[in-house]
Amino acid sequence: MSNVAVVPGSFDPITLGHIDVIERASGIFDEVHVVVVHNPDKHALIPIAHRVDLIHSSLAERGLADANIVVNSWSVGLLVDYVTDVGATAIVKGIRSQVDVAYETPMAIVNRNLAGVETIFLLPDPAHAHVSSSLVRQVSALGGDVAPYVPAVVAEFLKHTTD
Ligand code: COD
Repeated sequence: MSNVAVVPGSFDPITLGHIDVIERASGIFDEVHVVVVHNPDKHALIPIAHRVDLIHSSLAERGLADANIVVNSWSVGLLVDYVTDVGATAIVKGIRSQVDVAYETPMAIVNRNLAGVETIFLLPDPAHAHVSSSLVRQVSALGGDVAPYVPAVVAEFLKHTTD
């Protein structure tokens, strides 16, 4: 039986921090589903279908196009419904700080109660621990260089979006 994990996120846009977590998960599990989920608490910059395209391009750029990674989106219900639909056993989240622990812990417990799905927290490469999509959106909107934080395809996309 293969071990499948889901790495969910807003990915608005995908950053090098996300890629780091995805790559680690891909080394642990037989198959990893990177799933773009609408977060109602956040105002989105990039349409979901385009976020999926940027994830595909970013994985290709990092040499991960042929890895054990599936990219998808999910907007029709609970995240655990997607998890059980694809036969995954775990959700993987990246933890940058105590703020992430406080945000993720209640969701992890509710997801376990809802469907018996465990959440695994991975610690990021410290080089990317300060990176967030919201920081990238802000730097880009104000005309700053986001190249140190995102794949080149994302930096290029943002340059044209915020021109
Ligand atoms: N390094 C390491 N990890 C990182 C980094 C970084 N630099 N940046 C982000 N991450 C991690 C985050 O901690 C998070 O785990 C993940 O990557 C995704 O981050 P974001 O910002 O793209 O996405 P979020 O935080 O907006 O998550 C959105 C979700 C919709 C996935 C989340 O809220 C969720 O799981 N919702 C569940 C919906 C549901 O079913 N609810 C009911 C039961 S709880």
